[in-house]
Amino acid sequence: MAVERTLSIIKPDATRRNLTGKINAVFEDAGLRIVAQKRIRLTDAQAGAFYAVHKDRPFYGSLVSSMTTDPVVVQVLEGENAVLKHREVMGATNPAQAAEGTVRAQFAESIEANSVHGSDSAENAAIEIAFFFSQIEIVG
Ligand code: DGI
Repeated sequence: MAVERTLSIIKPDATRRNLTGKINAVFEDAGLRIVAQKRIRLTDAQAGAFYAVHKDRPFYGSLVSSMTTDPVVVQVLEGENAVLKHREVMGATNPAQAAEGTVRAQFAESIEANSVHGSDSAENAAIEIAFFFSQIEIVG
């Protein structure tokens, strides 16, 4: 299996509750290596651009504003099969459906305040990583 990279975001609901370390421990315990990480506050324009794929969904406005209320921690995770592995440990979008032990089962507040984002394909991971990081910031 090839070593991959994926883009992860610890969302405002989680940074607000001081959960960055606990969430990072889940990732690291799953064999994902944090090869880039920074804490930033997204503007409305940045959050809107990042989630542009959802712009026609009824929850778009609410989703975008939920990403700007507190800082986020954006990170690049690296490991074998990283995209799928990360999504497995994040758990289902709706925490009520997330498997026990996943980040969302443990920490998410709701389907929207669901603590983490993860790229859904290697192709999107490359796009999302480039949205936040330059090559020089990623140290494998
Ligand atoms: O890849 P995911 O984050 O698991 O899920 P997604 O790409 O389908 O949706 C992106 C985010 O949009 C998700 O993490 C939370 C929000 N979202 C998705 N479905 C709903 C939603 N927010 C609300 N309020 N209602 C939804 O049905």
